[in-house]
Amino acid sequence: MPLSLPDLAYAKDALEPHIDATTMEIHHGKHHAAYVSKANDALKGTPLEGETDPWIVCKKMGDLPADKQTAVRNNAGGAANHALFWSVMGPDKGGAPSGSLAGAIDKAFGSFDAFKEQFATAAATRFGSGWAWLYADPSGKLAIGSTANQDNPAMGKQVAGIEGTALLGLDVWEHAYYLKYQNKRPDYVNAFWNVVNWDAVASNAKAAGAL
Ligand code: MN3
Repeated sequence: MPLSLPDLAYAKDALEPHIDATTMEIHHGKHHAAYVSKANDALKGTPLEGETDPWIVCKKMGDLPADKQTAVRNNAGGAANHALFWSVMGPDKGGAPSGSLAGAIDKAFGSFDAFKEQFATAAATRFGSGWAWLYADPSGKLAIGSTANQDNPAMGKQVAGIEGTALLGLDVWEHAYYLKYQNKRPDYVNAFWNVVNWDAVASNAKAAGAL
């Protein structure tokens, strides 16, 4: 079984009015699907052909032949990043994290509000297309960063500029928000807080050893 397009855990209109149904339809059904299919094409004949976890492909990308790396970086990156993105959102979510995740965010960033401000700055200042992240660095400490294109922290510092395990990702490519928000990326970032599934983020943080 190669990489596959994960089903959404909610309906395409479930994140309305914050993320509109048409954007979800195109973003999941066309953009994400294309990353998965192109990643599988690029992995054909390599030692990672048949790998089902796109994060493992991102981590092991450096072992692949040089002529495969750009296609794998862009498309396995896209496959992994979008799978995480859908999973850290949901209807009737938002609010603030609780329990050990809330404590870890306070400890790392000062307060939840300070965290949101730093994350929003990372999202707003990523020039062009890319992602903003809450991630666990290799020592298990929470950190905020951004990456270009479909890079992510699993690809490592030399490739992505930051290194660790992605816990929460926000897609800031125009295809993620242009239909509803046009050029107003900060409005889209503000709306994102209404759909964040903090239980999913906490579970990612636990799995990464950050809590
Ligand atoms: Mn996208």
